[in-house]
Amino acid sequence: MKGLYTALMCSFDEKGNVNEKGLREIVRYNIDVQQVDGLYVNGSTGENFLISKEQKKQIFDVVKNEAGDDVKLIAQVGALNLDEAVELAQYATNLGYNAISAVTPFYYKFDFDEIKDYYNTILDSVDNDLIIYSIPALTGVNMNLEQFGELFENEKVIGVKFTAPDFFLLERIRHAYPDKLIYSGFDEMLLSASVLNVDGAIGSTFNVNGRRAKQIFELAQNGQIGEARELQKVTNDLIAAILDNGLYPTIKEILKVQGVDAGYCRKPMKALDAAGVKQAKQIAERHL
Ligand code: HMN
Repeated sequence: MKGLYTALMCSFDEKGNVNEKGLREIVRYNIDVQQVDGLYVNGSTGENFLISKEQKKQIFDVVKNEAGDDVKLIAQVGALNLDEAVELAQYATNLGYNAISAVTPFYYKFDFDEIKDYYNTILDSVDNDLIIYSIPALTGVNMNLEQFGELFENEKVIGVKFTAPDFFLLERIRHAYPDKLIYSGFDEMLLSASVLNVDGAIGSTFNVNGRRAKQIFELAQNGQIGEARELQKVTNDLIAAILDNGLYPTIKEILKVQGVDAGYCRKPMKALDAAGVKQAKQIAERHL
């Protein structure tokens, strides 16, 4: 399960329905052109928190059907409605997803016992492994080393997607739990995380920059830090421009430049205006 995983985008039509043909094209582009090791399905980048349970299942179906066994597949099933999270975990496991992942429960201020219960409830319902999805900036859930350790006590918790700029904590987790998988979550910090010996990374910009990201990761693993730093610089020029123009709609527009029908984002995310579309095309020309 090590390696680089694209946090998969989903193609939606103007009304917000899943555009299956476009989704298949995104899957193929990531596997065949970006050559990533796996796909992280229905994460933040998949606009997971904006869609219905039925759409989540539909996306799990289409992605598995298109990807087959070509790459590893991780299904993000976390939801505030725990019954839904359990149902999705079972659904993805039955489809053959290699692992599930669940975002820490958010919005309400759950205490740690509640968070632990959430993970154990999901895991008790399936015969599959789980990767914790930690993204404090969006969830407000900041877990410390001991709390990660408590979650790791469940053998089915095989790792964490660590989307935070706290490299002190990242190093402590790496040191304390050498057998757990750690995936870096911020693409712009991939080199810094790789130096700390993470096992892989999961990122939105890999949809269009996967090959370069993989090179950064492999160079760092080989100790070729100078070369890796050059590539991280080029990558960060790209990421800065994407963030400046609007993260998900810009990645979709860049995919369209590559001939992939990435469709629209779900409301309330807004579409790019004409200037934004032009800018996205320029980003593709200048930075890819
Ligand atoms: C997911 O769940 O879709 C991703 O794994 C999330 C991933 O960590 C991305 N974070 C967000 O989009 C909030 C990053 O790839 C991020 O988009 C990138 O580093 C640019 O900041």
